[in-house]
Amino acid sequence: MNSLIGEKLSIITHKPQTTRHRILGIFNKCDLQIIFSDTPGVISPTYPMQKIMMQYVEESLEDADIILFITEIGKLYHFPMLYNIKDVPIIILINKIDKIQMKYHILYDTINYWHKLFPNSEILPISALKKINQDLLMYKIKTLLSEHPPYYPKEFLSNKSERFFVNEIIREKIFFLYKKEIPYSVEINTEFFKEEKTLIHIYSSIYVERDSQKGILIGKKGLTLKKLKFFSIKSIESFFRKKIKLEFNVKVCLNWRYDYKRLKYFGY
Ligand SMILES: Nc1nc2c(ncn2[C@@H]2O[C@H](COP(=O)(O)OP(=O)(O)OP(=O)(O)O)[C@@H](O)[C@H]2O)c(=O)[nH]1
Ligand SMILES: [Mg+2]
Repeated sequence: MNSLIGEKLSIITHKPQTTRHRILGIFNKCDLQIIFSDTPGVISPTYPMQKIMMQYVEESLEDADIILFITEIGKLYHFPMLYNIKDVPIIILINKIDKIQMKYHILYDTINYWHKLFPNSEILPISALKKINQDLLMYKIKTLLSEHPPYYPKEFLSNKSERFFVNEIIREKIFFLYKKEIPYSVEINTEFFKEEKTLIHIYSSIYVERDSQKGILIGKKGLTLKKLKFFSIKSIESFFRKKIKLEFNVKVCLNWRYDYKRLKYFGY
């Protein structure tokens, strides 16, 4: 979605289950508007936060005029969620083809595999990173969409707020800086966001699930938290194209991922 829209709306990390929400990315050009929904990756949910994440996937599937199912080269598995979809075109995108280095038989096997499962679907090898087949994909999407007045004003890029993007950027940096369960145990709530002429003042609370995680997050002499602040500021500044003043507050919110009331408070 980022690659198609040309803006970094969804955070990207090397770890799975990064995206937790349904994030709209709105593409506007002349008489064309395409609304992309980036969703969490599909899993079998085991606790409340994951259950809500999978509800976002279901809602997106219900709304969609086209489904772009993104898998990657060399990965072969079943995806039962798509078997029941009858009236919506599915395009199967085989991503990361920049990685194959001339081993074309892997691409051939991957295409064959998905073609057998979804004989009526278009299959398109792509690279989101190197933007391979991006124009072709946009063209295919355009031809599948029917005429309709725009759903959003032309200047809208997403349905999510400035505070949401701040939360997400901080979370992305946490995925890079911390190991094991920490990135999954963290939630951010930006309580204050005030834009002035040359500066944005931001105050964000970082929640962990247990007291012991608070120490890990802060690090010896507060060093890790300082790093987190440094990388977050850089990224938030480039997102808003403005100077940022950022303050953190680390708090404990016991087992928030398992608590529907807390999840609601955090915007799930
Ligand atoms: N080589 C290569 N890597 C890619 C490409 N597209 C994405 N990646 C990498 O794949 C990893 C996962 O990317 P994400 O955008 O977080 O993936 P996602 O499908 O949104 O995953 P979740 O949000 O965690 O469900 C990151 O390390 C990306 O840099 C690509 O076209 N080529
Ligand atoms: Mg994602």
